[in-house]
Amino acid sequence: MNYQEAREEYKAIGVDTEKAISTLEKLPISIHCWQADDVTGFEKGAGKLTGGIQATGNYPGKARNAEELMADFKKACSLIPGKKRLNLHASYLITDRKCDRNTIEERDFSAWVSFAKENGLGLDFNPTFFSHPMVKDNLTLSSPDDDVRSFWIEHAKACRRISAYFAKELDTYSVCNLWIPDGYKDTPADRLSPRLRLKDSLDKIYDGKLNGVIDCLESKVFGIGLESFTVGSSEFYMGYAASHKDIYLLLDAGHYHPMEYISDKISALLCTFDKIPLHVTRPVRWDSDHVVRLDDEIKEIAKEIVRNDAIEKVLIGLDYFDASINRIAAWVIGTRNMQKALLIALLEPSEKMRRLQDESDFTALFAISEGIKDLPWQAVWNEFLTRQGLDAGLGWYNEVMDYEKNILSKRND
Ligand code: RNT
Ligand code: ZN
Repeated sequence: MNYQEAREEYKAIGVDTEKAISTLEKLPISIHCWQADDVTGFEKGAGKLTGGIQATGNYPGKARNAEELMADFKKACSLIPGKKRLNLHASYLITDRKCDRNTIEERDFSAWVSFAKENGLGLDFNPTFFSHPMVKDNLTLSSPDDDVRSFWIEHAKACRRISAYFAKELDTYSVCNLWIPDGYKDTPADRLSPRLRLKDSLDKIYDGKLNGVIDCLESKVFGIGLESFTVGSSEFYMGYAASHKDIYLLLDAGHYHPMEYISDKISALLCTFDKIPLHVTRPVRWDSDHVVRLDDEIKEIAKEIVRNDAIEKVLIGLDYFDASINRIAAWVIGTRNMQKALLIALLEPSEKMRRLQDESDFTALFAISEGIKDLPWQAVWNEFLTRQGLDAGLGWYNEVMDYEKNILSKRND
C-alpha cells in the first residue's frame, strides 16, 4: 500500500498521518553511548564491568577509543531517522589530564560538546558509580566508610556541573541521571542505615538547582551478586524525588519484578511529576539489557506517552548493551523500534477511545483497539523514512555490513 492510500484509511478513523509524522520528526530519543563498547569507557585501565551489570557476548569490532565510538555513532545516526540526543557516562571522558572520578571537570568533556555541536545533538549525562576501585564491597553513596562516600559525593557533584555545562553550551536541557549499584548479596542485618546514608549523600549532592540540568534518580530491584537487597529501591527514590523539588525518578524498564511493567507507572507518576525520564530496555528473565524489540511493552510505553499528552514530559533514553551482535545494528534496530512504537501510538484515535471508555462502551473500544492493528502503519513509517532521506526495507543493514567489512573488522583488540 502506498502512503496516500494509507493516509485515506487513517483519515476515515479520524487520524491525521501528517500530524503524526511531524510529531515524530521532532521527538528526541537519547541514544546511549555505551552500546558501542559494552560499557567499557575511556579511562586508563578500563576493563572489567562491575556493579551488578553485565554485557555478554564478544562480537568483534567494538569501539576502542573516542574516535572510533564517535565514528560508529555517526554511522548509526545516519541510519536512524528523526531527532537524536546522545547520552554519555562519566567514564567516557576525553582528556590527557590525570584525574579521577572525583576530580573530573567540564574541560574533560569539551570534545563531546564539539561533537554534539557538529552533529546537532543535545547531551545527557550519567555519573559512573561502577567499574572503579572506590566501589568498596559493592557500595558507593551508602557505604559506611566516610572516605568512600565523600569520594562518590564529589563525583556526583562534578557530574552535575558537567551536565550544566552541556546544557549551557548546547542550549538544551541535560538529563543528569544517578544510578548506584549499592546492595548486598545476602539478607542484610540492617536495611535502614545504608538507606539513611544514601539519603544523606543525596542531600549533599543536590545542594541547589543548576540551570538546564534535569536531575534524576534511577532505582533498581537487584543486581548480579547483589540479589538480596538494593539500597536505591523504587520506593526509596520515589519518596526522595517526591519530597524534593526538581528531582525526578527515572524508570528503567528492566529494573522491576518480571511481571511489573513501567508502562503502567508513567500515568501514575504524571499525577505528581512534570517530567519522567526513561531508560528503555528489554529485560529477558532479568535486567539483561537486550536490544529493544517492537514488542507489546514498548508499544504500551509509547501509547502511554502519546495518549497522555506527555511527549514533552517523558524524556526517552535508551539503555541496552548487547555484545553478541553488531553494535551499530543494535543501535539502529533498537532506536527505530522505539520510534516505530511511537508512530503506532500517534496513529491511534486516542480522543475517541478515551470517550468510549468514559461512556463505558467497552465493546466499541475493544473493536477499535484491535481493529487499528490492521491499519497500514508501515506505509506511514516508510513515508517518514523517505522524508528523512532513508530507504525503506533492509538497505540500512547492508550499509552496516559494509561498515563492518571496511572498518569494524580491522579493529583487533
Ligand atoms: C544499570 C542501570 C544503568 C546502566 C547504565 C550503563 O542497571 O540500568 O542505567 O545500565 O548507566
Ligand atoms: Zn538504566
